Amino acid sequence: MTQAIASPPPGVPVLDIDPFDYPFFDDPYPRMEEMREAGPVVWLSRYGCMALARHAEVYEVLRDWERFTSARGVGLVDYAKDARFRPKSLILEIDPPIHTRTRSAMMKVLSPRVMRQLRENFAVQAELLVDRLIEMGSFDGVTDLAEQFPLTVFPDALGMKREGRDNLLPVGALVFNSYGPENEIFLASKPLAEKGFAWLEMQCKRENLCEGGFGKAMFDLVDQGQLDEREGEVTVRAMLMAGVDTTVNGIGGAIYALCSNPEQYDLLHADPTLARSAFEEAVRWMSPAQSFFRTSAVDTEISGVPVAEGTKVFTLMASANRDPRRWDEPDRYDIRRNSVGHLGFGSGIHMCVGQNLARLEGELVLAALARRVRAMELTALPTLRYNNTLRGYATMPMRIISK
Ligand code: HEM
Ligand code: OVM
Repeated sequence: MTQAIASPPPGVPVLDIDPFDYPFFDDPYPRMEEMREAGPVVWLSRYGCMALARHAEVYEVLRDWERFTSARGVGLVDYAKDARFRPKSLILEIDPPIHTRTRSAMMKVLSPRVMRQLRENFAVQAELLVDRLIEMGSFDGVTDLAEQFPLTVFPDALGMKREGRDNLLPVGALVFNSYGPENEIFLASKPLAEKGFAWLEMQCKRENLCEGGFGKAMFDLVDQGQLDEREGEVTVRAMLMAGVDTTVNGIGGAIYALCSNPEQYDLLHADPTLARSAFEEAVRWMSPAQSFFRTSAVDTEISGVPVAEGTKVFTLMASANRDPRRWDEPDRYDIRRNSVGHLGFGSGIHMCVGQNLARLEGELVLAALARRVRAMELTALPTLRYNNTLRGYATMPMRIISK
């Protein structure tokens, strides 16, 4: 995976920051500010790529798939030059026209109508989870709460069998690590996911999916001639790879935000209908998916800076979501703020196809807590789960006080 490190165009601020090392992950916000303040476009000398940390430029690039392709990978590796880590995703790592076909099929299966059908059962499951948490009183906000909900309701809704679900998080962790460099964080996640990859591939076959789930629904579209058999399998795979770790970190991030901002929890407790906006604001504030890459398909420019064809462009959504040019008091978690326009689910043609499912899960967990729990607090410092793309916690000791 060696390739010549490209050189920066004249006049672009060159930074030595490594946005994939432990110190960065321990406290990314000062370094994100440094990148935003250095200029609209900066050059990361360690990786030979451009980086965008302001809202306006991240937004512009995410919305322009013709100049900034996803087909050469949404990680640091340029698929035009280097080997791919896994068979290419037919939705995430592809441009129109193929993208349009797989995307519209997935949109049908994850439509608002389907979300309304799931709502009742998800709400029951959220209540049952909160029953257990109230009984425990003290518990871990990640393993007992944030992981529990997505790891049961989501694979159930997809129609996946129970055995082997413990492979979902490690496989997701490896896939999201693979968009960064081959650092220690990536390498450490490899052995944990090795057997899970083959297992997950098997779970995407039509005969392993139960009737009535999202998985089978993708194959109904295959039967109608909208997708071929392989496209059916890889769209199911995409849901399983993209839909678990992200929502775990989203819910975990929301719990962390509410524990560390008790006045915001008081607002939510007083009015549980704020649950959906409390989750949305957590996606802005925490940005469970921190960043992706694009590759320039042509010689072009961003905010007056020339960008040569084949340049990797690092889009830091997490930094855009805290850009003071776009947000008042960006570092404040404020559940009453209008967070519309945040880039936590991306933007443009690749904007998260599972966003309404993620919102449904987040809303129902927070609403169930808000109705039954008077206060919640951390009882020890949480620890991070390091990942090259995802931000979230591994452990979060906490306690709740029920009514
Ligand atoms: C795309 C974030 C939940 C499936 C994306 C992208 C982001 C994102 C930022 C854009 C990637 C890009 O532009 O290159 C999140 C977050 C979630 C979440 C923060 C939870 C809080 C889900 C769920 C599913 C899912 C539940 C599956 C049911 C996908 C897929 C794509 C995607 C398949 C690729 C879409 C495309 O390329 O057109 N997600 N996601 N995500 N997400 Fe999500
Ligand atoms: C896919 C895929 C895998 C991981 C993430 C993702 C954020 C998509 O296989 O299409 O989107």
